[in-house]
Amino acid sequence: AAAAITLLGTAGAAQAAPVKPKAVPYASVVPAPATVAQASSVFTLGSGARIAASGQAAPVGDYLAGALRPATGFALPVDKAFVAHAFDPIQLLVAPDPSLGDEGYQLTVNTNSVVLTANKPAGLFEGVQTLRQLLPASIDASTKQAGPWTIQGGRITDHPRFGYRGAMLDVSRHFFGVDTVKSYIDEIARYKVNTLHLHLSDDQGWRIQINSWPRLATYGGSTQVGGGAGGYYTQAQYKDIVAYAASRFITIIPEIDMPGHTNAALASYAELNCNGVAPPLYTGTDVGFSTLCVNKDITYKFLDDVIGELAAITPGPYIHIGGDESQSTTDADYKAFIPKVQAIVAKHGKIAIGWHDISKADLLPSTIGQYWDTTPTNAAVQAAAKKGTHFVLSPANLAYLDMKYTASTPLGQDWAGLIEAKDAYSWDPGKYLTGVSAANVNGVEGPLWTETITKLADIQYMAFPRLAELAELGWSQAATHNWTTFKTRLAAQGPRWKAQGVNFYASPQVPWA
Ligand code: TNX
Repeated sequence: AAAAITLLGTAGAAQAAPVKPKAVPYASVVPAPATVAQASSVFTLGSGARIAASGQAAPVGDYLAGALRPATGFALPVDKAFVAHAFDPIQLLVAPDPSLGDEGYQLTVNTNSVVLTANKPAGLFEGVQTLRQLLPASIDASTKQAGPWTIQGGRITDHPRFGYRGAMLDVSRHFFGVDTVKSYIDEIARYKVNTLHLHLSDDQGWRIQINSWPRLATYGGSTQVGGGAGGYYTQAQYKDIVAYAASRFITIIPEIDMPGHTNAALASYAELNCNGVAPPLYTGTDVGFSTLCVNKDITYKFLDDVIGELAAITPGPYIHIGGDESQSTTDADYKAFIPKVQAIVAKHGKIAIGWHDISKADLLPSTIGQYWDTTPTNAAVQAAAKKGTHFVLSPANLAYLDMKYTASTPLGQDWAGLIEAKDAYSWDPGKYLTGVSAANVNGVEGPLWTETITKLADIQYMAFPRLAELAELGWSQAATHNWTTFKTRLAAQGPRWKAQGVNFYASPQVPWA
């Protein structure tokens, strides 16, 4: 009863104040929710507030409390007992509601309560991201701020347009440690991104420990673009990343690129080369010069071992097999190779994803293509889609996070063009590919290749705002698509990134708040 009185007292005090505190409008949330009804009431989070989150909701309750404690300085205890805490002003509930799907949620804010319901815990997590954005931007600071911690009253009912909303980080061209990857996970989770694809191998470095082929990591991972020290994840570190991502409802997709982009592996084991000679390690930025030896049996023993070990530490359903830019593999070899690799992935209980180049080979019905080209028309992709193949869209001239924003962007590349803030938003994933229906599109992914990227601040600068824009294309219903309203919502993210210490590109196209 004491708790209830404290709470009502706090909320009541805010309500009785002559001027209502200004609260963040619902129209500031990125990605735009499906349905929004804003009311005139305002909730104020008081210092004695508690969060009710029992059963499946409990971990999300802990996550929410952890997100709100630093800036508020409040204790925010989480009540996990299976009882109705009518006096807890914030309530998280998992309750069967198929209309909300796997990731949808409903958020109802009244003067005295914030109630978040979802069909699944993932939906609660996505709803929590919305809730965080409805608090003042200073909620994202890591130290205690003044408040008041207002939330505009009303109701949001939300669910995603596409099930796959991804980011990719190339940890091969430059290696990034576990803490950097975790920071990126936290930042992408805010925009309801649910997949992180790790590009774990390329010509310049092999980044995952494989016990049966140890030199892949110890030698193949020993350098990077520019000749720096490189590095690799032990399997324990990889599992730690996977678990951290899972706690943010993000699935890790590990990629071993093949048959091209394999110099680091070929340098580590001479027997993988057709001529039996290991090439030197490579620290430049050319592509298309390496290939696995498609006609050697040991190649498939190697892939079975690597994919087997990776599958065993990857709870998610996918293994990415690369397949891009295999310019040193003959067409016939390529078409023979891809089906063999798909069979190995399937043998280890996983679904293969590959860059869309794999469309020219015979694909298993479950295999997914990732489209990276810069034109929407591709005959092999259309033919694969007609046979049922699904695609994730990452058109390089729209979704590549390593493309420069303008000619003067200090980082990145421009082979696919410049991608300013407006460009990143100005397309419809459901209608992009010629001759491929929206039903064959699983979603979108923003790849960040790292030839020119060496630290977290660089990752952030290239990713934001564009990844938040891509996340909106993946989550928000097509009917909400409107650059004029979107750029104002995007602008509201600026103070949040500042509070989070996230480096971002302050595009002149956006009216930053
Ligand atoms: C192309 S497009 C690549 C990568 C490079 C990137 C640089 C594709 C699937 N592969 O190997 O890092 O361009 O933008």
